[in-house]
Amino acid sequence: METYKNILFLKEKNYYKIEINRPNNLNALNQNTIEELKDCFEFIKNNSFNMFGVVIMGSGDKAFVAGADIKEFTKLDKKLSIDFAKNGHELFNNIEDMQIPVIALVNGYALGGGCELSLACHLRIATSNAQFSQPEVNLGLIPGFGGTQRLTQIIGKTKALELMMTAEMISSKSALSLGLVNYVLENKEKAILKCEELINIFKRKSPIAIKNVIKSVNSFYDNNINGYDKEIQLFSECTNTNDFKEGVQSFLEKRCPDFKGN
Ligand code: CO8
Repeated sequence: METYKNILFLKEKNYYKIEINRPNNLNALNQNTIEELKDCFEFIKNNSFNMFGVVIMGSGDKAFVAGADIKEFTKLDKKLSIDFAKNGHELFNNIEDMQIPVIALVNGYALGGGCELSLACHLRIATSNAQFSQPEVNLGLIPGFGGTQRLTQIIGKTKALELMMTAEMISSKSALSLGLVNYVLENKEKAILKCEELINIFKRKSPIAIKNVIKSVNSFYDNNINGYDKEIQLFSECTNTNDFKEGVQSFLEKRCPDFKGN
């Protein structure tokens, strides 16, 4: 496994842990960090056997990610901003399309591109000090890493528009009530335990079925795909696996299934 300058990448017993490690900049995403994250997720994509999830977090307690690195914005122009935004989109689309669940552990600020990073993950576990905002309008910008789309998908147009137009910072409690996060835990240690609890649940399920749930749900948001047709296709693919045979057999034999992911 690679070592990186801006992220700590660890292989835990049955999951990968990624920690964005730029605490002096509140873990802001500069171009280099985005490249490293792309590389990291590419590695995970090719090495996911017997790994049941990815947890991504920010180092320290103050920030998950305080946004794209504003210090790099001085060089942004119309052309470069398209390259920057496309690069971010590529990373976030890759995360959303990962075949094993990706959990954002949001500890502290999740602002702008940081909030957008969490939105690209499949689940969000927040600590009680987490704060979410899309503050781009304060900079004369709009969200550029998929936020206008994913925030709207996740919490609905009414509140998404309000948050993006006011740049309001909301607490983890409000985020929970909006359905923006799955759980709020007291602190980072407890949030990690919650992530591990979820990963242990995934470990007992069919990896193929989990992968196909992700694919099928994502197809709901893909204008080029009919999600209902995709569901039928993926459902039928599941029946062609040993995991399906094992799942049904174990039910009939009144025992726990032993899925092999094939
Ligand atoms: N980028 C770069 N540096 C940052 C960022 C950031 N997003 N956020 C914080 N920092 C730095 C500060 O500059 C400071 O560094 P230094 O010590 O060198 O001055 C250090 O982190 C600590 O920050 P503060 O001193 O400001 O800490 P405070 O506790 O006083 O304030 C805040 C914390 C409220 C989080 C404050 O830092 C803040 O408002 N940060 C900016 C948040 C923001 O606006 N984020 C959105 C950025 S725009 C974006 O993400 C768009 C994504 C799409 C881009 C598409 C590309 C084309």
